[in-house]
Amino acid sequence: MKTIYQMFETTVERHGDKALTIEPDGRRLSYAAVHELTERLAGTLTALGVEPGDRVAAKVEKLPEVIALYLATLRVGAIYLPLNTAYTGSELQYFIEDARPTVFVCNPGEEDQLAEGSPGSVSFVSMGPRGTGTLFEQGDSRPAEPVVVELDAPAAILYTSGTTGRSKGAVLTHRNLASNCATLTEAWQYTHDDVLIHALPIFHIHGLFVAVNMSVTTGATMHFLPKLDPQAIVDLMPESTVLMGVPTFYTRLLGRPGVTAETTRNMRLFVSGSAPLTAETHHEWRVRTGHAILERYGMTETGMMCSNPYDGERKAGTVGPPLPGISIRVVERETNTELPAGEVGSIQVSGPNVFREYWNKPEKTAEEFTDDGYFITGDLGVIDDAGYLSIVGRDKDLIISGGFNVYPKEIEELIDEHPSVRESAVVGVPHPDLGEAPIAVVVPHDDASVDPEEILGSIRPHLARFKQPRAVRFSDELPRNVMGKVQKAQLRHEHAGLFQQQQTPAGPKS
Ligand code: MLC
Ligand code: AMP
Repeated sequence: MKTIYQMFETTVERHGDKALTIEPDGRRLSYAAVHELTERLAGTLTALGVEPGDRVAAKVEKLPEVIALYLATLRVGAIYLPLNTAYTGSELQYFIEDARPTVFVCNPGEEDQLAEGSPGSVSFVSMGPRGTGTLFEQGDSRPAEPVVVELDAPAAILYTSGTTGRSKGAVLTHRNLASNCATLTEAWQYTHDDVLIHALPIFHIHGLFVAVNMSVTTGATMHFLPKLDPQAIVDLMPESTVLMGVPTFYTRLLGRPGVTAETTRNMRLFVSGSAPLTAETHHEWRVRTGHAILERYGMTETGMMCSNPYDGERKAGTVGPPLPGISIRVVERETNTELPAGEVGSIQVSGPNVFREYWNKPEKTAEEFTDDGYFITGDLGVIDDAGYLSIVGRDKDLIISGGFNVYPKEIEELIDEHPSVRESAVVGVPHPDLGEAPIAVVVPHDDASVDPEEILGSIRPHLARFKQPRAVRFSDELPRNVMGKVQKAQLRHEHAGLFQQQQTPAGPKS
């Protein structure tokens, strides 16, 4: 098995002149140009002291050059650590402390602020559009030969929050990335003839390890959009073949009259994942365009696990059977016994796609695996007679807002710090645009009067925007069961209609 980097080099030999990325202003970067930049950046990283196994963190805007930074990191045998651009100072300091990157690449102008309070061992450099930023000013550094890595060596760390405590860094190996990429490429018949509309962020596995890896290893071309822009997608569809998105992409696109059978005629595949796609959206899309959206199921720790078939029936409301080489089972949580088709239980997975460990957290790693080596996803599902999996809920206290994960605990802890708050519970309620959105139910101290805006204002500086509750509701107490555990299902039910009156399927800015 070849690594992603080795596959990229083969692609460059075959398709050097082809465009890897095309930006909205028409700028094209060929495979050869991205390879040359990758070599250069590999030299720069080495000059900055990066050795095999070191971490290279990136919290940068979405630019094609970031693909070269990712590939350069793999080339020198280091570990790529992408970070959500929405993270705030205190969130970032935690990742820096935990992962101890040798190099941290940020947006131009952010270096000094980030360096403040960070360990002196970290070099902060920046990357901006069109070759700007201090990363490109590091002098003339010659690229060394690509480092030969073990397939089971770490290639990337992606932070994912936990139900307790702080975020954990999921360590993904070269084998994880390469095997999942090869499996998906075959399953979705992805080739160098494909033109992908890439509008996802590239700091998560969906935009990076599904979309970018599949493209750089096959020779496909990507229309590289800085963010979701529904009209730009509509305009690009006649010259593209594939779109990968979270469900919000499809609900917003359905708000565009330009989405028709005619405009999608050249498209051969629409993929959705990262959050549940409703059967209604699946149906509406089919009626409007004639295409059945292919829904798949994945997770940072596991890459893609299940996919509806490329050829064959794509069943709305299901995520399809396990991908080849991947074993999925549904078990009864307490006894860990496998359940027959039709029964709901806890989803577990094993295969070459499953991550190696949580960074520096052996006890957390051990907790998430069964004795026979299956990873416990924390999702609840049921397998039908044809072997298709449906995700029916979550065994973990997680909210998925527009495809981003929000862990209530982190928000509750911050709200509870407010002097007028006795306790709080954060739950996800249905949201027409984001699928689910966090809201906070707050119990004030007996004599306290609090304003929702005051509570939101107090947490704002410490939390990425997407984690901030979209509404605050007050209550005299939180519903609890006999064990004293807060009944979040009841709160979700009570507030389920909060956003349902809002008409936002076309999205706030589309
Ligand atoms: C942006 N905002 C969000 C948000 N994204 N709030 C909640 N949830 C989100 N997902 C904030 C913005 O900061 C802004 O704040 C306001 O909401 C409106 O912004 P917007 O213009 O509507 O946001 P937009 O840029 O259009 O982004 C929405 C989105 C985006 C859904 C297109 O979040 C997105 O691309 N999501 C994809 C995430 C993803 O790739 N997930 C994969 C994870 S991997 P303000 O202050 O202006 O109001 C994974 C495994 C797997 O899960 O299986 O794939
Ligand atoms: P993350 O931790 O960001 O990788 O998010 C992974 C989680 O997203 C999974 O554990 C699921 O809960 C959810 N998820 C991913 N794909 C789907 C899908 N197609 N349907 C429902 N949930 C999904």
